[in-house]
Amino acid sequence: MGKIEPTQVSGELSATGLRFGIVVSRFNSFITERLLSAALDALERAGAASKDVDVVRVPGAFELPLTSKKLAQTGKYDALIAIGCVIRGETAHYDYVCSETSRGLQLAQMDTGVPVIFCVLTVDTLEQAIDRAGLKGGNKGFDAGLAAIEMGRLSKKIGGGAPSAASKKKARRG
Ligand code: INI
Repeated sequence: MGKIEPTQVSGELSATGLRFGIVVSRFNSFITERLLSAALDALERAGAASKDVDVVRVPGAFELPLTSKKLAQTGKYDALIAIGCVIRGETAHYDYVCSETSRGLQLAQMDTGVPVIFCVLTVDTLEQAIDRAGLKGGNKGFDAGLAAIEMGRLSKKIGGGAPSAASKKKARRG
């Protein structure tokens, strides 16, 4: 019996010639700037050129989705990275910011067809955030940079473009 050998499709980790937009929240900038540095390091090491990377700053995580969607709609980028850090406080504010940010970023990529990498730390304490921004837990910004390269390449390879208005309407209706 023959053994099936499917065609394997994946995105190479080469950033040469790809264009990236990075949206960074200024809230908890002590953390988000470290995530940004690591994301830029990943892009640079994989061959991205300065002229192909734009960094856009927004006030807080809640503003990441709209700005990401607007950048995606320009058609200038192969992939976007949304960087934020939400730290739990004493009220339910954290839950609203986390859920709307993640939902909004998913909608931004689904509505536009441009990959939006979720690099938003959602943590209980500042220590947990620091661990993930260059200490014990590595740096999630670097991981996000790699994910952006892989998804940018993969999307180029698969094609498909942005979803049509009709399919978007249907998806929203469920
Ligand atoms: N924004 C963050 O990015 N992280 C937080 O921890 C945070 N907390 O805790 O409030 C936060 N709030 C601001 C929010 O993202 C908006 O910028 C603000 O509500 C204006 O829309």
